[in-house]
Amino acid sequence: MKIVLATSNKGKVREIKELLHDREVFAYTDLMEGFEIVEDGDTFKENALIKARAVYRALGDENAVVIADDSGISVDVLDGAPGIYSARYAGEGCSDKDNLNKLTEAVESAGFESSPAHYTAAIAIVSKEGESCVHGWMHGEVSVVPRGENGFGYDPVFTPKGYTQTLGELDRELKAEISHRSKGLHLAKILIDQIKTQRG
Ligand code: ITT
Repeated sequence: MKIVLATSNKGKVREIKELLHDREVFAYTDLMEGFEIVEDGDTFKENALIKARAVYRALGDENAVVIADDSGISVDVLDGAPGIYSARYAGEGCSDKDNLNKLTEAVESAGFESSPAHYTAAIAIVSKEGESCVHGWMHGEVSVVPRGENGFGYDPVFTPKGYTQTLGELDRELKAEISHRSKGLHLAKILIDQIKTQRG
């Protein structure tokens, strides 16, 4: 069963392929020209479904099972920002580094050096059998001093609960065990297996 990832974020593609290593997984951009998808939903779930539907339709392969990940970080002292706007926090077309700098500046401007925070991942699955969406979360703390080069996005400033190192410093195997994405995909795998069983 062909699983297609509706994402053009290389960090997500790497992590999802590792987490689904026992399945046949393609990034949609390996199968067709990438295209812009307007993520105008109000929640992670809505945006994940928008991406998965758009790629399912564009592929035109009714046997494909399309998975999308909409994710982001929510920081308590910023009233949950950047949340669903995590990818474009510093503006359209900005880099991961620009976003990370904007986040640390915002936390400092609010008068803090760190804050409780959490990552959310909504994983949408679209196939001819229908649509569904599951979630995973990872709680921890953001600090204004980035540490480490591992992971992507906001990982150098995020320390998971129960650890002293940031995701930038921790091994990727560890992130794969505890991340929002891995928790969401764990649930998604159950749904994917149901589709497989249904198809016989
Ligand atoms: P696609 O829409 O093509 O999947 P995107 O990067 O635009 O790629 P999102 O809209 O879901 O994806 O935004 C997610 C952003 O949240 C991402 O760009 C990172 O800045 C951040 N993020 C999500 N998961 C993360 C993780 O595991 N580690 C670090 N940052 C993460």
